[in-house]
Amino acid sequence: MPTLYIANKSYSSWSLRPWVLMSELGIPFEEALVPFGAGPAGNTFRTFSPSGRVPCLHDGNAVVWDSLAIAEYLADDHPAVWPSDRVARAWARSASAEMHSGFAALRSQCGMICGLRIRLHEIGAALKADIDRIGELWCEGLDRFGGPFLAGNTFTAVDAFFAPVAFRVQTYGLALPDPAAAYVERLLALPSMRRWYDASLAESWREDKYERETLCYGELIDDFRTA
Ligand SMILES: N[C@@H](CCC(=O)N[C@@H](CS)C(=O)NCC(=O)O)C(=O)O
Repeated sequence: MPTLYIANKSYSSWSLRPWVLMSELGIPFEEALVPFGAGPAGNTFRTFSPSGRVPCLHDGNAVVWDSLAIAEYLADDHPAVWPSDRVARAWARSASAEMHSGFAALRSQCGMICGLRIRLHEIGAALKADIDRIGELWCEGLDRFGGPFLAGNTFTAVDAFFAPVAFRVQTYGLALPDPAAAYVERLLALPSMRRWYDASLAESWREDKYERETLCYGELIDDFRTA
């Protein structure tokens, strides 16, 4: 069985992507959670991930150290990773790649800390452009492929790639067009998303870097973490 190395569920948005994909598709895996800053000085992730980053999938002799590469690796054996329709698949791959390489303002100004609720000090032009693009992209996918997921009637990798955005929308109260907001609710209600969220609330680790960065951009309204 493959092992998926991930970091803290509270913070690690990249880890969430393959984790929720494998969980929703019923692809068996063992989870190896290595918290940020664990172990002696130096990058502990380097002991199992060539880039020193998570997620990283180990499957027999194969080591796959990037979320998009993991999705493609899984797709070799599990066609359900991408939509079966060629046009929907092309759209899903494009949207996933856009997420993988873009949305810098959203990622830096609305860091994922699942248990927090934050009121942003302001939504500047770059962040607004990212939020608008998310709304546009999601509405396009839902309309074009009929929903309830982005590229059709099953959860695929493109939904996994935007799953961390659903937690960000919840944390920062980001406004989206109605179909996109309803999609966020559907994502947050998925059993695996609930499991991730509940586990994140129970984590006792606090990473100063992420906590401080988040509070640079907004005011803390609530902290639902229990540990
Ligand atoms: N492009 C990579 C990005 C992975 C990444 O940046 N992961 C973060 C955690 S969410 C990380 O491992 N950071 C290492 C560190 O902060 O020491 C992917 O898609 O997997």
